[in-house]
Amino acid sequence: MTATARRLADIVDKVRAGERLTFDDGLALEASADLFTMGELANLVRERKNGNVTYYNVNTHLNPTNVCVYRCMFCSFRSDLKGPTAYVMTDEQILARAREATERGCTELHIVGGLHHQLPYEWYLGIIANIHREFPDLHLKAWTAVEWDWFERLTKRPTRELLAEMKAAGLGSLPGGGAEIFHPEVREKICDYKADADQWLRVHREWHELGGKSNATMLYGHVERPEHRIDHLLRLRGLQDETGGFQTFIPLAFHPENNTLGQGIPKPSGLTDLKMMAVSRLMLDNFPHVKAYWQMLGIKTAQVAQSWGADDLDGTVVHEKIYHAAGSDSPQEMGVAELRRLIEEAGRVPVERDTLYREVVRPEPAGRRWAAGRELVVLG
Ligand code: V47
Ligand code: SF4
Repeated sequence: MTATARRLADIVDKVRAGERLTFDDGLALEASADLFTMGELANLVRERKNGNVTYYNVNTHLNPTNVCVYRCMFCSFRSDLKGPTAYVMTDEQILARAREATERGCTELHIVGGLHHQLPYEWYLGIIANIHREFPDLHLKAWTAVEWDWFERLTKRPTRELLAEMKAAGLGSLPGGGAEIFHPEVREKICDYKADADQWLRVHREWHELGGKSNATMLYGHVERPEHRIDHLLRLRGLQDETGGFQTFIPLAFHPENNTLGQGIPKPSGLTDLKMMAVSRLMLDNFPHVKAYWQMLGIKTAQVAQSWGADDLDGTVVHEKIYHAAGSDSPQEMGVAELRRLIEEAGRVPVERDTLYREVVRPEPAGRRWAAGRELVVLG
């Protein structure tokens, strides 16, 4: 047995015994190419936590503006204030998008965007308040920790106060974006200036202390090294030990098109995608869920990822801009029937959830209700 295989055998014993993995265990997993063993282990943890269920939700995205003061090197979505593709949605357009979402049977609106040079915090607050007033049943998962940090810089008011204010206005939860890679060796290269690791974690801690739930992400497959990824996961695990407020972890594969970071960097391979899924599931032993975001991974890898630790495929998603700007060739939307079929084909039980992982029971699957007016399968 080689030293690497011996190391992996130790990890197998630890996971089977329910023991926590260390930083060095994480590095050993990263060094291994034994995808099958990693899958088997991650699947064991996945099934211990979530049985044979794979969750999905019926949701849509709203990106109210792409104008952004920052220039993250991986971002293909942002625009300069006066750039040719710059846009800011009007209140009417925003409400129309929320109305469309409810008519489609969505339970969640995922709202994130750029940090506009001229728009005040009140504009972002107004978006939440206006949508919530008109559509109180729609869960608003809005603004990444980077946006919250920006609101603090704009208003000179503490994030804790802003979070409470927006919660009172209708905010439901925080999405996991903006985390990228926490380690300063990488963060300083790819997204200097915006909220750093401590600020990102502080916003989530404060939100959890207010009783809220949130998600977390990691952007992999660019200039980071294995030790940066494991460091990232352990920082998240540490906060989760403190608060228990995270629901889902979403590993995000870097898409290299139309951004400066991507030059000369290939898209992560299928092997890397599955390995990141498994390593995340194994290191984040206190996260209830790991999501294979099909818009980013592609439908085929996301389907297989259900056996490498993932118990959630995200949603039906429509109007996604961030990944499509960066070269994703996934369709914009997947019908409920197709999503359920992909889950069942993998031998799992599809369960529709709301944002807080409560099972959604409908008189009939959501997709059938829409069938009167539109196609159920992938809309291009
Ligand atoms: O923070 C930006 C990433 C994130 C690229 O909470 C890129 O349920 C790859 O966080 N290639 C935003 N990734 C998306 C996000 C998310 C997605 C789905 C579900 C949830 C959730 C959150 O997208 C950014 C950044 O890390 N990103 N550009 C790119 N070129
Ligand atoms: Fe702005 Fe977000 Fe893009 Fe960074 S990732 S440039 S903060 S829109």
